[in-house]
Amino acid sequence: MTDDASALFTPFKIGDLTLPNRLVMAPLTRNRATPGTDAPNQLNVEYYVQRASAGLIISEGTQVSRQGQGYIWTPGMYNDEQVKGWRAITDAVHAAGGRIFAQLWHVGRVSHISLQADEAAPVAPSAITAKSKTYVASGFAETSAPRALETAEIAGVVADFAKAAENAKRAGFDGIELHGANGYLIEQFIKDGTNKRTDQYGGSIENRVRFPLEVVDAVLKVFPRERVGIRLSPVSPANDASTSDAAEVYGHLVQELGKRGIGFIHVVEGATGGPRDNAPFDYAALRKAFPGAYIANNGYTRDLAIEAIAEGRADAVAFGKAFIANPDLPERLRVGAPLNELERATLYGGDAKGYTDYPALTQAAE
Ligand code: 8OZ
Repeated sequence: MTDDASALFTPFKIGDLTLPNRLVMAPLTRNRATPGTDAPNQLNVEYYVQRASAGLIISEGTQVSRQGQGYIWTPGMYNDEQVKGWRAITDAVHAAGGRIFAQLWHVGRVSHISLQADEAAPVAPSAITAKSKTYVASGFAETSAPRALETAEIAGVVADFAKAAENAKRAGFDGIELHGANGYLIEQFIKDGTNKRTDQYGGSIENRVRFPLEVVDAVLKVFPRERVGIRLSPVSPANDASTSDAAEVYGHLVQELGKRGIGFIHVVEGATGGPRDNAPFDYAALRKAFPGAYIANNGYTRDLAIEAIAEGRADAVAFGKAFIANPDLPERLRVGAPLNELERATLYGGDAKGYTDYPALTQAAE
C-alpha cells in the first residue's frame, strides 16, 4: 500500500466550484424513496449528510418523468413534492460542508409496465427488448418489451430533462450529471445495438449523438456549462448494451461535448461493476479529446486512485460500493484505514439497515 495519499487531497476546480478532494461519491441506486410519491425523505437526508466529506456527491439516478422510471422506489425530479424532498437533502449536505449534483435519468427500455402510467410499454429508440432485469414491487422481473419513440415525441423527452434540470436547480443542487451510461435511454441512442432508427436520430454517428446533445443543449439553458456533466460507459454491456464503433462514436460525442464547454465527463471504465478490461478502449484518448474534467470510475482501489490522479490520467475518481459501506471514505483513504465490507442484501430497498448504519472510523473506535 502506498503511504502517501496526498494526491487525492489536492483541491480541484470544476468551473468556479472547488472540490476539496478528488474523491467523488458515485451515483448509487438504493430504492429508498417514499413509496407512492418517489420523493426523498428524512432517511435519505441522513444517508447523504453522512457522506458530505466527498469532494463531490453525485446523487443516485433521479427519473426525469414517470416514463423514465425503471425500478421501484427510485426518487423522481418531476414534481414539487420530490423537489421539496431533494431541497432538504441539498440544504443538509451544504450545511455539512459538501457539494451535490443531481443525476438526471431516463431508463428508456430498462423498465417494466407495472411502473408505467396505464401499464404502457416503456419507450426506446427502437422496439428491441433488453435482455435484462428490473426491480418491481414483487421483486426482480424481466424488462418489458418497449415501443420505439415517434420522431415527433423526442422533443417532449428532451423537455422532460430540461424541466428536471429546472427542478434540480430549485431543489438547490450545485449542478447536474446526465445519466448517459449503463444501457439507459441516452446510451440506447448512442449505441448501435439499441438504435436501429432510420430518422435523424439513428444511423450515422452524428445522428446517434443527436438526442444526447439535444438533452445537453436543453439543460445548458438551466445550469452554467461547468455545472453540467455526463456519465458515459463506452464498452459496458450493462443492461444489454453494445456498439460496433465505441472509439468513433464516443470520440465524436466528447468532442461535441467539449465544444459546449460542459464541466466533466464521468467515465465507467470497462464493464459496470465488473472487469475493467472486458473490451479494449483507449480512455486516455477520450480524456485528451475532452477539454473539461475527467472523473474516472469502476473498480478503483486506493492505490489505483492515487496512481491515476498522480499520473494525470484522471482529475477525480468516483467510488460506488466503497462509499455505500464507508460514509467517511475520504478519511479512511487518507489514513489508509481498513474499509467496512459491503452488505449486498441491503443494497436495493429496505430501511436504515445497510444504508445509514455503516460506522465511521470514529464510531467504530468507540
Ligand atoms: C443498480 C440497480 C439499479 C439501477 C445504473 C442506475 O446501473 C443504475 C442501477 C444500478 O446506472
